[in-house]
Amino acid sequence: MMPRFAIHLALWTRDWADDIVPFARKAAEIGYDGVEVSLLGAAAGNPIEVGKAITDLGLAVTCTTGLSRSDDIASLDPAIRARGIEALKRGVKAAHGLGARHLSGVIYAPWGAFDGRNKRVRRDLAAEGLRAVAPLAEALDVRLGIEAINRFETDLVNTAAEAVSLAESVGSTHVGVLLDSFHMNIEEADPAAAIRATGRRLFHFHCADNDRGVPGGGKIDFSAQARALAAIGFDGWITAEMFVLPDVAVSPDLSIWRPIEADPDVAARDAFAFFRKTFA
Ligand code: LER
Ligand code: MN
Repeated sequence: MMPRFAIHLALWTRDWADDIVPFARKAAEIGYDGVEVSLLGAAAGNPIEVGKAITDLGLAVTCTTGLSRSDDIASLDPAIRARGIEALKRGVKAAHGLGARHLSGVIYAPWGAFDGRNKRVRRDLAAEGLRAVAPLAEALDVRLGIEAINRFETDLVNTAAEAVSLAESVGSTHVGVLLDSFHMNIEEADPAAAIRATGRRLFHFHCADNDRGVPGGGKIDFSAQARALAAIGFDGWITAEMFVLPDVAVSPDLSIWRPIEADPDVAARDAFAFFRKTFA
């Protein structure tokens, strides 16, 4: 099987409350196989209805989410950890309601929170929290992808090796890794080698160039990454995850302070053409 191509709808959303179905329609018109939906947005409120509207367009759904500081499975405070586990379980149920079989992202700690001195103990608590969520993910057949992100966004999982180690500590068929070309460009000496080393634990792949714009528009060597994905037999989702607009809900979280691409519609089309050329 070949990898399938999705696009993260946060490319277009200006506010978390936005109706995402019109953006999914644009993705379907371009030819994507699926769309990625953030559970931080409104879709988590009525997943069955939104999931049906997207499925009716002929698209699959994948999901991403994150934890807040008051719902943190790696917290030293047991009450906050318990809330974090419940938040992730709600996320698994919402993803299942949307019809998704993948829920990935910064699912081990709040995004943008740092406590390096307690990294070891927090990492072990995150493993314990994910172990508590794994049986539900297995029962609902939702695969959890631990996303390695760069050092400016988390202190807990920056590299593929750290993500694999955390996934292996959890020890579930439904817990694996998400690698993201943008983050690997910062953290990995050799991103293609990181993909190969992740191997069968790689559940999901995010793709943007070094400026978070259209893959192929910057300096990342995607042909080396494509060869590595083929070498490990990757047949999961490759999601174009571009953040290109300043002054929208996600831009402060992602440090987007200027337009990265002038027109999201053009970026979506160009990313799809690049995927077909590079990964198909
Ligand atoms: C954040 O930088 C990112 O890559 C997202 O996929 C996190 O969920
Ligand atoms: Mn990502």
